[in-house]
Amino acid sequence: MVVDTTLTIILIVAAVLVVGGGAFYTLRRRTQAQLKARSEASIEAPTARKRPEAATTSLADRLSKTRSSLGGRLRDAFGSTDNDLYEGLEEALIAADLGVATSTRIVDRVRASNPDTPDAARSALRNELLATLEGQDRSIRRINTPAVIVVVGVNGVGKTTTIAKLAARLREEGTDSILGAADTFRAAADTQLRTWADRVGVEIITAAPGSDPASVAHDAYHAAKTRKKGAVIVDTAGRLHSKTNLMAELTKIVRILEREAGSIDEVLLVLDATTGQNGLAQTKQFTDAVGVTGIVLTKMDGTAKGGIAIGVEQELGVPVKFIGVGEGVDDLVRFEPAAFVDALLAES
Ligand SMILES: Nc1nc2c(ncn2[C@@H]2O[C@H](COP(=O)(O)OP(=O)(O)OP(=O)(O)O)[C@@H](O)[C@H]2O)c(=O)[nH]1
Ligand SMILES: [Mg+2]
Repeated sequence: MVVDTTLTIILIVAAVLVVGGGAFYTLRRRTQAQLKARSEASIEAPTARKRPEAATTSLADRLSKTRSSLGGRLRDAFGSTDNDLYEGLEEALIAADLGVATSTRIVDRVRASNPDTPDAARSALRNELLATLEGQDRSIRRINTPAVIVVVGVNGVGKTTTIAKLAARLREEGTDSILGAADTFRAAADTQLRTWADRVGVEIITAAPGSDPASVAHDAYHAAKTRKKGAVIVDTAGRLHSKTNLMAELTKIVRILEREAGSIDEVLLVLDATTGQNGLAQTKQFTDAVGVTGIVLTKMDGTAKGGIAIGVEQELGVPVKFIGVGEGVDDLVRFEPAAFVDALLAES
């Protein structure tokens, strides 16, 4: 009898343990799942509010031409030994438009680190590319209110499109801007900028074709100041009757804005990445004439020579601040060395 009772108690306790344990396990799993979902949501939330641009996730996709071309060459190089490895690396970097001097210097440093495996060589290359891009201030300077941003570059490089993208980006960051259509030379330049301004939802100051571009810049600055906007972005001509005229015009725009605002926050030089090293020759005049403070490389989606971003910075000594990776208003990406280098090396 005593044995029976003890057995019954043991069985009941065992049953309670099994059922209770099961329930506890299920509950725990559910709670863990809920916690995980909650923590994922808290990680996701700010990202979801971010602009839907290529940003870091699909940067490698947008740079697919450079990525696959450079990646193929680098893979071949990493597969070879000693001198062939370094020759292959140098050729790969030069072909991607980093420029001869920069490519040679980077490869010399990789060689000096004496990597003993392809992985070590790859990682040394990554480090050297990053070191080359180190120490630049890539933020948009915004000392004045409104911040004064002038956009220059030869014709067709993507100035007007970049301005629209920049205005949209600033808007998302809470800064409303006014655009100044100071390209009064090319017919329909103001219409193009107006179309973008309407699309982005920002104001624009225009003037009759042929009127003084510096006075448009002046008016745009004062309109932005009076209306308490955070920035004024001035579009400029890419072509005039002559290069000398163009440089004189740009110098005047910059001078007037400096006089009115005290200083200019950014003179952004837009370069078409598809013109590669050849395009660089044209830029010297701009840097000499108007004191360029940052570079925007456009059409990076359309070139296998995206290494120009590194080459141009080395050559001109001016930081690349943005890259254009498409024709849409969201296709302007902040130039972040690590994301960029990783995107370039993604297939190596
Ligand atoms: N694929 C691609 N196309 C771009 C990019 N940026 C600009 N474009 C295209 O380049 C062309 C010229 O762009 P614009 O913005 O008109 O160039 P611009 O420098 O203002 O030209 P001008 O005013 O004539 O000097 C347009 O067809 C743009 O859509 C980019 O990042 N990627
Ligand atoms: Mg234009």
